[in-house]
Formats: sequence, C-alpha cells, structure tokens
Amino acid sequence: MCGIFGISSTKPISNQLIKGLSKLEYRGYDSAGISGHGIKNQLVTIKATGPIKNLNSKLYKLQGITTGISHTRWATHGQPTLKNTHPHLSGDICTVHNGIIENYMDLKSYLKKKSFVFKSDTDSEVICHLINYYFSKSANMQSAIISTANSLEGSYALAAINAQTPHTIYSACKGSPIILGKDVSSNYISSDMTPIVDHTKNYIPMDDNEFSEISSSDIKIFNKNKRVLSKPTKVSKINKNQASLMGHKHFMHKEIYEQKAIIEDMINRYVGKNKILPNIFGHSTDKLLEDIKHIHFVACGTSYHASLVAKDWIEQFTTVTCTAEVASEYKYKKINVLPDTLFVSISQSGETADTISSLKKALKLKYTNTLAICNVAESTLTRLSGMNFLMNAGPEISVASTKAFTSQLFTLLLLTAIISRRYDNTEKRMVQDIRKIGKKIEELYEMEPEIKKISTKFKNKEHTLFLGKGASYPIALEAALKLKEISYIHASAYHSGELKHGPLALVDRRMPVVCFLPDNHLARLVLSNLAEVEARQGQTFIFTNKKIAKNKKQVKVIKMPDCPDLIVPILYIIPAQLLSYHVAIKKKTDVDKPRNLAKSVTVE
Ligand code: F1P
Repeated sequence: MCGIFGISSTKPISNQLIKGLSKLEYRGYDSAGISGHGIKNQLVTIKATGPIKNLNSKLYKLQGITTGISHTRWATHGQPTLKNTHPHLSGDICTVHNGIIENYMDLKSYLKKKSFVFKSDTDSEVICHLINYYFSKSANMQSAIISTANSLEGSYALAAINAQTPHTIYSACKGSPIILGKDVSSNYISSDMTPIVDHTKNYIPMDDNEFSEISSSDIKIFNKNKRVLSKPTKVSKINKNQASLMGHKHFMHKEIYEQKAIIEDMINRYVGKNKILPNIFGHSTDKLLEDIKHIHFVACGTSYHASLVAKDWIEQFTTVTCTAEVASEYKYKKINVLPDTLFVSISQSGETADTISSLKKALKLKYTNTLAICNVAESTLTRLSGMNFLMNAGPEISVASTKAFTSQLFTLLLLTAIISRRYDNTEKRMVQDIRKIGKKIEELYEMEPEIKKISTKFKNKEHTLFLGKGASYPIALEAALKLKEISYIHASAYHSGELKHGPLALVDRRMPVVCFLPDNHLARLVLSNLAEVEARQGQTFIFTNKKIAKNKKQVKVIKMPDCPDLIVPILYIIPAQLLSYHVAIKKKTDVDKPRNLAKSVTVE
C-alpha cells in the first residue's frame, strides 16, 4: 500500500527518489508523485498516474533538488487520478501521507470555513491544509506538525516540506510506520527499509506519537512536548541484492523456487538430530511453551491460512486448544483469555494494520505472552511483540505470498514439535519427518512442465472449486486465494464434506474441481466426496500419491511424492502455487503486481 520515501542530502537526489519509489512498488500503488525544494527554495511537484516510470518525462523539473519527499498512492478515498495523487500542496507546504484520517470530513468543513480550497477527494489533503493553518499562526513547523497531529483521528505516517524552511523534512507517525535512515551527508525517511538499504544500513524506527525533523546533516526526533528524544541507531540485516529476479521472469516464480533452500536453511538453524534446538522462539521460551494450554492465532490472508494449518497440527498432536482468527475480526470481538494462553500473530510484512492493532489489543489482555512470527526484522509487529520469530525468508516481492507461507508453516511445525515435547516420543518422530521436507520439495519442482500443461484447462474458466479435509482444507483455501489473486478467476474453497450442503449445485461438466487428497486416514472420506463431483461430471483435478492415483484412471490426477502426513500441507501447496502462476501467465495478468492488491496492507 502507499509508500513514502524522502531524502535530505548535500547532492542532487531526483534520480535517487525515483529509484527509491521503485523499491516501494512491491507494496502496491496506482499513482506516484515527488516534491522538492527547487530554485530559490520554491516547491516543485511532479505527479503521474500508473507506473512510476510515467514520472520520468517530468523529472527534469526536479533537477538539482537536494531535499524532497515522494509517495506511491494506493487509492482508498478518491479514485487513482492526478488530482488525488500525493504530494498535496497548501501555500508553501507539501505533504505525503499513508494511513486513513477518520475525522477528515469534520476537519475539511472546518478548514473550508477558514477559506482553504480543497483540490482532491482524499482524506490526506486535510493534513496539508492543517499544517499550513497552524504554521500561519506559529511560524514554527514543529509546533504546526504537533498541533496537526493533535487534530487527527485515525492512522498516519506523514512527511512534509515547507518552502520557508528549506532543506528539512518533517514527519509524524501514529499507527503507520516511518523509518529514518542515517548516512554521512544524507538522511532518509521511508515507510520501510527497502529503499534505504541501497544507501545505508543505519536506521532509527519512529514510534507512535513521535515527530522528526531531518536535514542532510542531522536527525532530530521529538515528542508532543517538543522534548528531543535520544533513540539508538540500529543496523539493518537486509541485504540489498536479495530483491532481484536472478534470471526468473517473475518474483513469484523466483520465490516459489526459493522455498527448498529457505526450509533447508531453517532446518540447519533450528533442528537438531532428535529435537528442535533450545529456545528458538527466544530466551526461556521452551519453559513458557511447556506450560501453555491455549493459543490464539491472529493473522490476515495467506498468513491466516498458515494459522489454520497450525491449529490443526497443534490440536492433533497435543492437548493445547487453539483458535485462529482473522485480524480484522479479532479486533472488534470480545475475547475471553483463559489462564496460560499464548497470543501468536503471523505476518509476512509485520506491517499489516489489522494484525498490528490486534496485537495492540492483545497486549492489554491477560495473555501469558505474545509471539510474532514475521519475515521482516525491522517491522512494527516485531517491535511491539513480546516474543519474536524471524523467518529470514528474504524479501518477498510478489504480492501473492508463496515462500512466506511455507516458511510460516515450517515455523509453526517447529512450534508444534516443541509443544509436543511433553508427550513421549512425538518430537523425535516429528523431527524425522521435518528433515525430509527439502528433498521432497526438489521432487515437486520436477512437476512444473505437467502443471504448466494442466494450467491450459483453467485459462478460460470463470469459476473453480478447491476441496480439502483436515489440514488440507487450509491448503485448499490458500490455493484458491492464489488463483483469485493473480489470475482473477473466481475460486472458492470448501471442506470436501461440505460439498453436498450447497456447493454441489454449482458442479457440472464445465466446473473445474481441484482436490488435495493426501494418502491418510481421511482419504476414504474425501474419495466419497469426489465421487459426488464425478457423478455430476465435474472436471476433477486431484493432487494425490501414486497409490490412490492407481484407482482414479478416469480423472486428472497430479501425482505427488509419497510423504509423511505431517508435512503434507507444506508440500501440497507448492504445485498449487505453480498452477496459479501458469494460469496467470496464460491469462497475461501482471503476476507480481495483481490489480487492486497491495503487498503491505497498512490500512484497516
Ligand atoms: C497479509 C496479506 C498477504 C497477501 C497480500 C496482502 O499480509 O493478506 O497474505 O499475500 O500480500 O496481505 P502479511 O500480514 O502476511 O504481511
């Protein structure tokens, strides 16, 4: 979603701003703009709808600027048009904003009465006029930004420049992140580390209700009382080369193919001969996990699907009870927390607004502790959570999550094994199964040519059904989500036993039905459900092993390698990811940046 990037330097920065904006592209956006101090410090602004490269023809206007702010906008209030594109301008002040201003209508009518003229339909424009209004009273930008923040309800990460106070970028944040990058003769402001690591690894994350003022030589952070805060500078672990295609056509394809190495690396780091290594979730966490009786999982989208698999695993192998909630629901629900309950949030980005506000709510409840399973070290979620587990899967650029999902599953498998330690030999048996994952993934990659062929059958479809049972049901949900996200084909997932309670009405010879059918104690039941589909001539595509495939000659079977049931969810999703990828390629969609979607969903 929206991204902010700004630089104050001693050298010209327009090309660096464009490059930085491109690094934020993966978050999702539909228009972009840049403002900077031009000749005699007057503000110069360029804007374009569509891809960032549309700014290139206007870039000459920013030649020589040394301080500027830029923005990628993902439309919420107002269409993706030029007038709604940030930066917004009011008098001598320019602003960019991420988040949602909930009281913008009230503020707008107040400002209109004070003769401010609104040019956009956005909620964000009020910020610019408010700063201008307060600056006209105090002639002090710090005071103006603090008064503006005091008037705003909702979430914001904002950056501002003022023609009257050149070479300085001001910012404030609440509920939406801002990271400040620190270098020798340049300083940076950004929504995340991705554009900053090209220049420096030194950074300071801003916390809610903090304000900052950066110039090429200085970073000042202060609170609402203008008290200057001394915050430590951190060193980022992000490697700038991780975010390149490495010969693949799309990031999604590259990320699917990274899964084997990521999991093998996690095995090396966390799995001993017969046991998971001690305290992998942090200091003294094994003791904490030994006493846990309940877990509340909270996440969104793909991460939520991972939590559903974890619920199945943990309840199957231990006596710990679990709930898995979508974060946007958890926030608004009455939550009963029993003694010895652990709160677990799961998020690739660590910046998903709903997940962050759920964690904030959880921190006020009587949980034993909070654990965040995340892929981004310097994220808001990891900063707030009591315990953290970093998956270290490397930056995931494709909006449709793949390697983050299997890394989440792997982490949750480790969690299951640690909890199962209380019972006889369970952990040892699990470790033996876990050690097989890497090799099995290798076999899955060999299926790509076959999957590519099958994808032709989906290309012209408008609807598909996905079926699963037990831990394969969340895999059906995730496979359906992948197809929807990147090929725009409607896909619904059902527990296979639920078919006869409604969805069967949709099945005829035109309906593709994809079924995940691992060879386990549930297979017999799923086969009966499939018989109901076949009787109505639905086109079945069954992911199963050789043994079951033998009796299914009349339908399309995609043969999966034999594997222990425990690791089925991690393995079965990978060919489904490849299937969605190839359908999307055939439909010529924008695989890595599907329409209307964002990688970091920073609004609630
Ligand atoms: C949650 C999520 C992703 C999805 C997309 C939008 O993000 O739903 O699963 O692929 O990128 O956001 P996160 O909390 O896991 O970062």
